[in-house]
Amino acid sequence: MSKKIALITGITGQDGAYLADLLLSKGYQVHGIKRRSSLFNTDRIDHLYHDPHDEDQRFVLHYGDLSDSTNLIRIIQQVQPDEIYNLGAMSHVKVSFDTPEYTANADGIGTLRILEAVRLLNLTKKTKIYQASTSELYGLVQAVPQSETTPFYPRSPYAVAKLYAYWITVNYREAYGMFACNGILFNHESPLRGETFVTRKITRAVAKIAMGLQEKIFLGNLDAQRDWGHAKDYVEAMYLILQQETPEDYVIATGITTHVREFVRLAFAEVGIQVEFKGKGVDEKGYIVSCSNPDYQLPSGQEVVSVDSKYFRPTEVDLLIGDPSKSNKKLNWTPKYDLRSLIKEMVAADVVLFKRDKLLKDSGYKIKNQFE
Ligand code: NDP
Ligand code: GDR
Repeated sequence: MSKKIALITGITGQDGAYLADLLLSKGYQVHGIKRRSSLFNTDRIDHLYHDPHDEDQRFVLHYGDLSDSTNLIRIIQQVQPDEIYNLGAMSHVKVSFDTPEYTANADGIGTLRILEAVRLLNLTKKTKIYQASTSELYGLVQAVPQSETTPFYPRSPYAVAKLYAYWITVNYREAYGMFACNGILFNHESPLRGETFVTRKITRAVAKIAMGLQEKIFLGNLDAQRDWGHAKDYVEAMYLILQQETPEDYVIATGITTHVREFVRLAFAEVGIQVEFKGKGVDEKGYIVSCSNPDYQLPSGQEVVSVDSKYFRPTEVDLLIGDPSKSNKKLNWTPKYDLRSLIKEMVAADVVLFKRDKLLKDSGYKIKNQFE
C-alpha cells in the first residue's frame, strides 16, 4: 500500500468527498482544507472523519481559505504533500455574476497562491499539483467536440477566473518544471451534487413532486446542452492525471451531450411519470402525461415544470460536448456510468432522502422547505 500524502482543497464539496474516499482506499494519508463556517458543513465527509483524539489519523482537516496565502503556506509546509488537488472554488456559474471579485480571488488567484506556496517552500520537485479546470473555459462554441486544442472563450466571471487558473498552472509547469496539470472536466454530478446545480435541483424536485411534497419546479434555460458524467468516475481521472510520467492537461468527458429538458424527462421517467413539454422560451411548460407508479397518485395534465427567467444567465454556454480521446488513450480512462445510471442513482437517493419528510408530513409535523 502507498504511504503518499495528499492535500485536497474543497474537501467539503462533491468532488472533494469522492476523491478523499478514493485516495484513502489507495492507502493515502489525506489532508483537507475546510473553511470556517457557522455550521459543521461536513455532511459529505462525516463518514471519513474520526475523533481527532484517536491516534491513527489518516484523514486530517485543517481550517483554511484559498484567499489567505499565509495559511496555505503554513498548511503546505506542515503537511509536505506529495500531491495537491486544488478543488476549492466558488463553483456556481450563475452566482459568479453576483460575486465576480470574490470569484476571481478564490478561483483565479487562489490557484496562484497554491503554486507559489509550493515554489516558496522548495517543494517543486516533490509536490505534484492537480488544478480543477473546467469545460466552462470553452464557453461560446468555437468547435465541437471540445478537446485539449479547442480555443477557449469564457462566458462568465467564473470561467474567466478559471482561465487565469488554467494558464498560471501551465506557466508554473513551464517556468519552474513543476508537475502541475489541468484536468478540463466536463459537468459531473452525483447524489452529493450541490442542490442548486441543475441536475440535483431536478432530481430533488422529482422526488418531492412524486411524493406530493412540492407541486412543480421552476427552471431556467431548458435548451442548454451538457456532457454529463458521474463524479465518482471523474475523481478517478484526477488521480490518474497525477500518476503519469509527464505533467499534461486532459479533457475528461463522456462525449455525449443532452438537453436540460431531456434530463428532466428522464428523471421523471425514473419514478414512472411521463412528462411532455409545450410552448416556447419563457412560456414553455412541462405537464404530466401519465403516472404508472401506484405509489404516486398524480393526475395527468398537472403542470410540473415552469420556466423562470431569473435562472437565465447574462451570457450562457449553450453547448458542451467533450472529446475524451486523449484521456481514453493515455490515462486508459473511460467512465463506468452513463447518463441513465447516473440519473437512476441520483433520483433513488433523493427519493430516500424525502421519504423522511413525507413520513413527518403525514404524521402532522411541519417540514422545512428550502428554495433558491
Ligand atoms: P463544490 O461547489 O461542490 O465544492 C467546492 C468546494 O470549494 C467546497 O468544499 C467549498 O467549501 C470550497 N471552497 C469554496 N470557496 C473556497 C475558498 N475561498 N477557500 C477554500 N475552499 C473554498 O464543487 P465541486 O466539488 O463540484 O467541484 C470541485 C472543483 O471542480 C471546483 O473547483 C469546480 O469549479 C471544478 N469543476 C467542477 C465541475 C463539476 O461539474 N462538478 C466540472 C469542472 C470543474 P464550502 O463547502 O465551505 O463551500
Ligand atoms: P454549469 O452547471 O453552469 O454547467 O456549471 P449548472 O448545473 O448550474 O447549469 C447547467 C445548465 O443548466 C441550465 N439551467 C439551470 N441551471 C441551474 N443551476 N438552475 C436552473 O434552474 C437551471 N435551468 C437551466 C444553466 O443555464 C446551464 O446552461 C457546472 C459547475 O459545476 C461548474 O463549477 C463547472 O465548472 C461546470 O459545471 C463544468
